[in-house]
Amino acid sequence: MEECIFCKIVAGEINSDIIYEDDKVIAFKDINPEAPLHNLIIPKKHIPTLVDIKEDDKELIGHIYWVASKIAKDEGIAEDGFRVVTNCNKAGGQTVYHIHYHLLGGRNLQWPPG
Ligand code: DGP
Repeated sequence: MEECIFCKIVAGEINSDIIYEDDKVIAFKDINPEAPLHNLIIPKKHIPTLVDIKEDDKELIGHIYWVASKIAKDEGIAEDGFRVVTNCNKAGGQTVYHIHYHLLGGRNLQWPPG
């Protein structure tokens, strides 16, 4: 966990462009944006991957989706549409092992993703 880059962002040890924060989660701009709006929403609690979510985390994960909805509305992309994505493990494209939710919008997104 000490080496977790997202835990360091939560702790304020690494700078990020924070767009939302409360006691449970933090959202910040992705360093390598794939869309005009590309934010990452993460729990402050270190959960490595989607398959590490425990029953006790269900409320926290629901809260993350509420935050995604709030950011989409605040950023003015809710009506046009957007996407929330979690990559899980190597074949799923996960590179940072602190669960995160990509919030992508501001352009027409392709389906299926690569
Ligand atoms: P994933 O491939 O799903 O694990 O996505 C990890 C994302 O994290 C990737 O889009 C780039 C982003 N990222 C990695 N390191 C940093 C960082 O230090 N700051 C910010 N803002 N984003 C980062």
